[in-house]
Amino acid sequence: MYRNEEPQEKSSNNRRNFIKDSILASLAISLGTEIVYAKNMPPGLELIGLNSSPLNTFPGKSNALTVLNDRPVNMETPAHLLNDALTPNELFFVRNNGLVPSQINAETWTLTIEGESARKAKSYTLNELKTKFENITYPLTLECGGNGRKEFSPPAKGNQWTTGAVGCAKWTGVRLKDVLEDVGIKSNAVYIGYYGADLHLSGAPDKDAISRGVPISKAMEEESMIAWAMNDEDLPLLNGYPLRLVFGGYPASCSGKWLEKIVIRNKVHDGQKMNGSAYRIPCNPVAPGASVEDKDMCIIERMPVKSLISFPKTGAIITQGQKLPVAGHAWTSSSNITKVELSIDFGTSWQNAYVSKSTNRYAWQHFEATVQFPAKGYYEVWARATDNEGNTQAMLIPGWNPKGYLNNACHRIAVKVS
Ligand SMILES: Nc1nc2c(c(=O)[nH]1)N[C@H]1C(S)=C(S)[C@@H](COP(=O)(O)O)O[C@H]1N2
Ligand SMILES: [Mo]
Repeated sequence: MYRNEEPQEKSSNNRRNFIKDSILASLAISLGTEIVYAKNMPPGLELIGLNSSPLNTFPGKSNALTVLNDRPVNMETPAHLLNDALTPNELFFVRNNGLVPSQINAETWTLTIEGESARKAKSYTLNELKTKFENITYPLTLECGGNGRKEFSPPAKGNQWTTGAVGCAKWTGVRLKDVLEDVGIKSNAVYIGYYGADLHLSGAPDKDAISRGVPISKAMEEESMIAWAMNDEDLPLLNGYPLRLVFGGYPASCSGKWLEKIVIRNKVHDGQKMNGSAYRIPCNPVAPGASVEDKDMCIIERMPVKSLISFPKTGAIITQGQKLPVAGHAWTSSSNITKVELSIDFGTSWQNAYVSKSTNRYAWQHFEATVQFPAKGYYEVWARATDNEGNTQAMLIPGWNPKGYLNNACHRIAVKVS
């Protein structure tokens, strides 16, 4: 009896230690340093340093990001810090579902491709990916499906993103298509799914923090990539170092970080956060506050057209007669933005902004305009983008949905003319 139980005892102890170690490692990453007396920490103790800048210095990330949550780490970029054509790495938002992996060795990192619809299972080291396949570079916009959730009423649970769970970086990697084809795709393939090295929040060694994917048609697009660089540098740890997927135009939740495995599936991928109501919206519009059964929720695929005013910062004060330059970005999952309009009278009249040419689909385009105000007082500048398919933005709040996804309402900034 005793003999049979012993190994079990031991393994459950190991498991407990493993969980404790992973949580401690993850806390140390958030703090940017080791917790010296970690072994004395009472279980469940919340470290006060986590909520107090400048102690919560997330590696590679600016202190100017707004931290919504430190476990898991979620931080967004204030709108006025998104003014660059390409979002700098230290300003790029972070959305984690689990614990950041703590021991990463890029030299030995491997990506495995398998699944029912893969002709074989095959693994590649990072170096093999870099040398065996054509390298590609594209600016691509990543936006969390829940960006703008804070505006929904009644409120939706989850990270209360305002406008900053979006960024556009220049990604370098290889085409996902080229790698999938090197493995061999069976004709019955319909979806791909990813698995990353992050751990579930409990610290459980099962890698089930999140495992989402995209239809095979999306996976095969020219710009769908497995990336190791962001703006010509290694990916920041919090954005998936050393390897991640990047799918422009789809909810960023599809762009798996710390990428270890891709499965080619003969059915819609059923990994963690592919089911239930996660990353889904009602298949048909519902009244605000309605409860919707899981069976009536559909997976979010293409992201809606949207824009953001990145200059000036909301709350700008100018003097009467002064012209105000206004600038920002607009993006769509269609091919390009055709028009950005600005309004200073709550959407009654609109003026066209200049819009830069599209470099490639799924990269944001820039707009600028000069705005004049007729009298002293309070104004709001609203921006509204339209894409080549004629899709445009809701002026205030678009369709309410239980999880608060896809808020592409016009971005608004406040201006006072004094
Ligand atoms: N492995 C892994 N990949 C992940 C996530 C995660 O928690 N773990 N979060 C997803 C979600 S919900 C979003 S919005 C994007 C965020 O990418 P970023 O943190 O690089 O901005 O990563 C996606 N990929
Ligand atoms: Mo997300």
